[in-house]
Amino acid sequence: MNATTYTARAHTNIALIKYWGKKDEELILPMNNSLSLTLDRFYTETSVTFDEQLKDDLFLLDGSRENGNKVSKFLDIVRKKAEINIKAKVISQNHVPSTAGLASSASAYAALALAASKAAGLSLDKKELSRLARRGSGSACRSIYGGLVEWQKGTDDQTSFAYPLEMPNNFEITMVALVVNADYKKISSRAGMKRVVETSPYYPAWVQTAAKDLKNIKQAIVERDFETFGEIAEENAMKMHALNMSAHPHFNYLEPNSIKAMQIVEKLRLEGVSCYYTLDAGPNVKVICLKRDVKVIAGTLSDSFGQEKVLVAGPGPAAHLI
Ligand code: 2P0
Repeated sequence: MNATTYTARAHTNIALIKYWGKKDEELILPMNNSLSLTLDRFYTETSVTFDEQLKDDLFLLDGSRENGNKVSKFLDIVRKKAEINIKAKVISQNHVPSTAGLASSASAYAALALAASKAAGLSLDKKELSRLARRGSGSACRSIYGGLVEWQKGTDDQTSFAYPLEMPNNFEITMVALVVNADYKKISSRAGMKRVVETSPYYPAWVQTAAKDLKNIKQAIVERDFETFGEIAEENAMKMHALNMSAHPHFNYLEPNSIKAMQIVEKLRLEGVSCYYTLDAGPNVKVICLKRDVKVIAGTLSDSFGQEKVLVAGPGPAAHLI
């Protein structure tokens, strides 16, 4: 086999209906469908070369050699599919402002799935790529596509994958991210969601209402009803954080400045600006708004927290080879 290098770029995504809990940890099958927006501003570029000369897999992230256990485990899945037994060199670069705290396993595993499958000689269609990316990190299956994306939970490896949703015309969703703390090292998403599934008494209610939230947000997208869209996304995110606070032992990703930013968003809303917040497994606040309101929202957050803490992203493209 020729040691050909393939390089892929995949963008991060922000979930509007969150994935928070697995029913199968090995296959990474989620408890509920989720919905996200792929973002233009933040992405990962990854090159993969399978090389007979290598004795071990080699993984370089942003220029330094990293422990590649998780990456090797993922490459094993690719090797098995391609029926090869060759080690690989993986070089990955995150294109996220260095202090943003927004680097994500979603863009990382989507880029790796595309580059590694190509380098191994596989020619996967998008559904197969989404399924493969999912094995690295659940949210990565959504980053195979651009724009609005739904991850269908499915019932097994074959049926759990993402697909794109139509973005209506003149529905210019934009995200204003506030970096509250770029360096948080709290409980990982993987461990957090596992604890929640196992211990939160509210988990069954999450599963039930996430399905309703998804149905309603899709309706809001079709109707281009941004207010309903934002309200559902905000409420869904708060339910996810409520699960964390109700786990045993309980945990919480929010910091004082997260709450402060959420209150600023609520105040802007009272003043007539259509904006809604969402937070993932960390304290950073992402404000969902329409493009026309970016200036006022980014300006207000900059006044309170400093311009360097505020980043704006719009809808981004599907994962692709470069
Ligand atoms: C999401 N998050 O839907 C949710 C909301 C964070 C909060 O997916 O264990 O890194 O690798 O499947 O995908 C982050 O979790 O977890 C995540 P694994 P992942 O975006």
